Amino acid sequence: MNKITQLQKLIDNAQRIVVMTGAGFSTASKIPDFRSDNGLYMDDSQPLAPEAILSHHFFIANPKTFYKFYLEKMVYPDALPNIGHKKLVEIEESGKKITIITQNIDGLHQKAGSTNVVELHGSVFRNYCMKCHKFYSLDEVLTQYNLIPKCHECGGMIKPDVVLYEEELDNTAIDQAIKAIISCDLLLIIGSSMVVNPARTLPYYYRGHNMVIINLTETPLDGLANLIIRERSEIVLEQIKIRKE
Ligand code: CNA
Repeated sequence: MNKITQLQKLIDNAQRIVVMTGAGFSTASKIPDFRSDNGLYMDDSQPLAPEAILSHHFFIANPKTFYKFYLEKMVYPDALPNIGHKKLVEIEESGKKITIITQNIDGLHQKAGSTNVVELHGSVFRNYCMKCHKFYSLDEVLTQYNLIPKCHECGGMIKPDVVLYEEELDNTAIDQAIKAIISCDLLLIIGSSMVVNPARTLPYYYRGHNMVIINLTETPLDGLANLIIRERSEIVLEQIKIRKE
């Protein structure tokens, strides 16, 4: 049986599906990932490594440089969901219980129409004042392009609601993710190098025998997987037929 047929059967037979997605899931939406050959980490034109700029202490010490890099390289307000995002919506609409646990901050799962999304690393679409906690949309932040975005109410600095290096993840998001993984019968890990903590540890909570990794390159979790498909996720998912329950 070929791998697509195996995946089709696993999806057909599953009732509770968890899909963990990473930056590779959105490359077909023209958002570069970090660790592919043309990913952000391979871009030597920047004097500082992305990990350094996207860290909490750098943000506090050099907000202007942070915002320039962040808005140029990490924020894609006009990106559109690709066929992979749409297929996950179809699964939800078919009546299966599906939880998406994403490391992505691009909001594309929600833009596509998925309703049960755990955003481990936050979202570029949410921003807040570090002083008075007033909420700001991405559009409001973009009106202060080339400036350090400041709160209109109290003058505090606005911070994107994304998890920077050195910051802890939201406990509620982690709890939701673990609960969903423990109780699912199919775990799909798609488009992630699975090297970032603590996301990379979450699949260890899975207790079943249907763990699938769809990723262009090897991951440290490949040894745990029951099926590995090393192809572009949007091309794989395009071939899957979703039947109404
Ligand atoms: P990563 O480390 O860049 O890994 C991406 C993986 O996807 C690589 O192993 C690639 O081989 C693989 N890949 C690329 N394109 C495809 C494709 N079409 N089909 C299948 N596999 C593909 O990214 P991770 O998500 O693992 O790392 C977590 C970081 C990346 C999080 O902190 C994110 O916030 C951050 N990030 C997010 C976005 C986004 O929101 N779209 C973009 C860039 C980085």
